[in-house]
Amino acid sequence: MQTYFSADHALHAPSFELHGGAMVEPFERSSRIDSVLERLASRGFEAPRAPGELDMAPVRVVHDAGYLHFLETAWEEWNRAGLSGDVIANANCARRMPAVREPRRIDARAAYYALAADTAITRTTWRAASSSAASAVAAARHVAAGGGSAFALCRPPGHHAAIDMFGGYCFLNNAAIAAATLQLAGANRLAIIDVDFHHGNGTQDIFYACGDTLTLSIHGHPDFAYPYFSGLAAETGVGSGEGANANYPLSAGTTWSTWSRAFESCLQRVRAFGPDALIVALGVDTFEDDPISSFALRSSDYLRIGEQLGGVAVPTVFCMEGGYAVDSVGLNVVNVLEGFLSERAAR
Ligand code: Q9C
Ligand code: ZN
Repeated sequence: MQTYFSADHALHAPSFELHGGAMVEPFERSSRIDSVLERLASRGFEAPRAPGELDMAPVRVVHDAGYLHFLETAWEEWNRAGLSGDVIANANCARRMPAVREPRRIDARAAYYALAADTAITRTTWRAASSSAASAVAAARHVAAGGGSAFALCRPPGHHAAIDMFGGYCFLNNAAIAAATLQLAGANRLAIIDVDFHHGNGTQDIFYACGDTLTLSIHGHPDFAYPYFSGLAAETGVGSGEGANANYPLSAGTTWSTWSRAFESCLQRVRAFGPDALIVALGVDTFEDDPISSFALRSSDYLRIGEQLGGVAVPTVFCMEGGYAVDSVGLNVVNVLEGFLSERAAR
């Protein structure tokens, strides 16, 4: 399977993350990617290809124009305003505060566009985020051109990024941008399965009113899991998107026996929907040793995930999402890809 990957991911390296009231080393760090690259090489995968410059056309389909302008220019403006650190929101639009217009001050705009204070924008974050999205576009084009499957080794991740919000370590919604790329190349119906531990709130937001794109997410229940305010089973879509979103919120401590039942239900929905292509938001923070999550999948379970995805028999784009147990991220991700390829080869 062809991997697309940009070394520019390393340009996103904030110096700390606010976690439990303390400043800690960011969980979303560049060594996560090294772990995947090493494992891909040692398991004989094709050498990753660098994507070209990001084509903004599919990005503009997914995200709000004002939001994109903010992401590109936020750090420069923050710096010009005399603010000394990186861009971090210290306010948000909360209950009964009508966010009727984009504010002018850069600190207010950060508050307007942030969904949480867990995600900093540094001087070079835009370059990293756009290179990550470029990998998703390249992988989607590979599949659109008949490649069968491709892996976008995206960093920073994407699935928390909504139409006009960043947070949860995400800026551009890579999986949604892959979907838009496939649609611009002529695909009509798409399915996105999000297996990251966290609810794919951004992807849900982007396609919530869209009946052509089936969005499915298996995740920790918002009672205990980030992003806390979305991901219930009652969220099923609106308007012509009604019925094209499904959430599977599961309990802390979930192991394969429960997780795999939810996954089987997702796969049945995908088959019934009959998409032209499938996009997998591939987070492996469901792993038992993940430092910020609380499911309990084992490394061998990821082989099964891949095999079952391979059984769907539609062109498939994998986009890397979360997974913070750095030593095991590579093994778990590559297990999914190997399971997928072995099932595809058997057909
Ligand atoms: N440190 C993804 O897995 N946690 N994002 C914030 C404060 C945010 C995870 C808690 C978790 C986001 C792509
Ligand atoms: Zn996650």
